[in-house]
Amino acid sequence: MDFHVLTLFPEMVENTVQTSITGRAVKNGKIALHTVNIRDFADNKHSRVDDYPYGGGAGMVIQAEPVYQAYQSVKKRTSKPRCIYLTPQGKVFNQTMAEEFALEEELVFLCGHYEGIDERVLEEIVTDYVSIGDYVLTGGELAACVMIDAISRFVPGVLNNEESSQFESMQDNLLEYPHYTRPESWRGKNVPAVLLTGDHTKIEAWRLEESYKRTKERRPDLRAKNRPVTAAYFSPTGGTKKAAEL
Ligand code: 6GU
Repeated sequence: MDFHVLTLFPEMVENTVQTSITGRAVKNGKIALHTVNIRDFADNKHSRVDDYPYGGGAGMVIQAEPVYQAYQSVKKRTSKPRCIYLTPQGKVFNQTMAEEFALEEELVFLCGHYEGIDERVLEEIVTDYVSIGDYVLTGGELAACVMIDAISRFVPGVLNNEESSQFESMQDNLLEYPHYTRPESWRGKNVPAVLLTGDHTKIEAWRLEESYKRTKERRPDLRAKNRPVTAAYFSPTGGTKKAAEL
């Protein structure tokens, strides 16, 4: 997967994506990051790419032409790659969208700053308007990094077996169950006894129950979207329960 990012702050995106699991994926060639500095396409010796808004008002607007030239400079491998504009006015990003974007061979991200970008170039190049949540960031770079991270997890070879076995739950709109490691007793708090039994059927049932409880308590909005689980399963606390009763 090739990620192209058009930005005024390429080092912000590079430093983030080249770290941790996505950084390993870049080194292994599973993903590639190409940044384009919009400022390199300024038409003046001061490298200014913003100007006052027509109609007046606060803030500056990024001009259409430097953005258009930055977009044209992208070394595309495919004919019409999707171009994602990061904006709080976009569709709110989620796990399903991450999975869908991961099917593309390459993606172009356009990061805005100031009050925005001249609408005319957006009409020409943008295919998807995406927000990462209902709050306002100072620019699109962090949002692009968030999307690149979530999308990369779906690119084959980015996660190892251990890392990928962890991420089933969000697909089902369920939160992860709690995790424990040594010591068995920490400051008087003990690891739940079921986890020490070695009975994997029982442990899986306990974890599923904890996932439902946690989702109900912390994210009732997600719980409403749970896929209906019809099969009853054995509860470690005795008897059988249906998911709907949890
Ligand atoms: Cl994509 N950009 C900005 N500037 N702020 C945001 C956002 C994006 N998503 C949420 N807030």
